[in-house]
Amino acid sequence: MVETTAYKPLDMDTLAHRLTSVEAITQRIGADGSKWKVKEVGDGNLNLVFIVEGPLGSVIVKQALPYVRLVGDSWPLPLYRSFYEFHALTRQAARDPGLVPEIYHFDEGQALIAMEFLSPHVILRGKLIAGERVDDLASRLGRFCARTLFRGSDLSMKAAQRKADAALFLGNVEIIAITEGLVFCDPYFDAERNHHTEGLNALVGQMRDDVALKTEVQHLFVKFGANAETMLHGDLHTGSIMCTDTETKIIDPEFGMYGPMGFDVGMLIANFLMAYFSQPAHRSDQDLAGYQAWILDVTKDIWTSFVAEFTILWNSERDGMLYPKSMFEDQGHSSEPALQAVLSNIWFDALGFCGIEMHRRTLSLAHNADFESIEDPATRAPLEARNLMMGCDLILNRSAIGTVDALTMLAESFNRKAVL
Ligand code: SR1
Ligand code: MG
Repeated sequence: MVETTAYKPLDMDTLAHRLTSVEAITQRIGADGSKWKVKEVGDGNLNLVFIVEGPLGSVIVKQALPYVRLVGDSWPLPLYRSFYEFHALTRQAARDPGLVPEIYHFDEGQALIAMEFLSPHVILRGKLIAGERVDDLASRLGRFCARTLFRGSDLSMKAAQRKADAALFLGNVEIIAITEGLVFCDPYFDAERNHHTEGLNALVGQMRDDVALKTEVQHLFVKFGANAETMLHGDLHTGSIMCTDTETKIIDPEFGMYGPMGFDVGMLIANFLMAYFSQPAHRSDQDLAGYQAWILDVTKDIWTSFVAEFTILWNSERDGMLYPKSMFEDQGHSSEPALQAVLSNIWFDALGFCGIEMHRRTLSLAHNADFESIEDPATRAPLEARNLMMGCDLILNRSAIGTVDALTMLAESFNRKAVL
């Protein structure tokens, strides 16, 4: 029987008592709650996450808190985000089977999802800081983006179904407001929740006085808000990816929403570029060049794999209302130029969103461990400065960066720059 009482956060002492009635859990880990071992492992910004281990196996129990965990109860946040996470996971599982954790149980009232325990997977960001490689990482990520973005759009879905889905996800208001504020606005003025490394003041001041930069960021914000093109993951950074040395899984789509295809791709690439720029603080001289080259190869291959898979889907599953075969192939006309134009739009949008993500993880509220784990500000500041400057270049000059090779060459040139 599913618990129907009012919402109450779980804790390690009460979890077993409260969840032994959930058959979807007991059949996987065993019915005797007194034998369960419970560990709270949430290290993200928002939720409680428990590993529950029983005699038969383990599950993850993720529960939303009614506030932003990172900040505390001064920043209330609706519990309904777990409803959107549940729906986003369900859709992603159908669109790219095997890439997201399996859901065992969803309790909307308790804002709780019980799901597959991924083991021995760890968060990718930690692996990148530790200098570890993952086989097939880029191809899995590129394919995941292509499959979820294509199959969630009017290129593939029936129009009525896609509209109903877009309407459903429109309700994820307060969660998307986090992105709207922290990503698209706060980095570009002296917002209350901002912080940045001492030593960056002059550069940050220049950025905040750059009206052309701020205007371009707002143009991209318009696209983010107005172009409900497909269902996005919405928070696709290296902390939302779990890997072994050979397997990749995507987690945490609670920021799921309908938006432009370039957003997920851009966020993802930004997080690899930030891993790249932070490496001088994490690697020995001997390992640095080789590992940085591997990160840039992954970045390139993400885009190449995305394009390859998107092209396959374009040719085999283009059954939605956009660019219909009835107007192209059925008339004896190739749709290849249209495909290239669509890919080109995604690319240039992605570069802009990438630049903004590079800024917000350095200047706004939620920084990333790639830079944040560098203890010495004097070491951290110049690496963050390269990252900030490349972000500006991407936002302002992205139309000149026509290929992924040009992007990685640009990263290499910023990585060589003597800054500060
Ligand atoms: C207040 S939440 C801050 C960040 O954490 C999430 O993972 C998202 O990236 C969000 O922007
Ligand atoms: Mg998250």
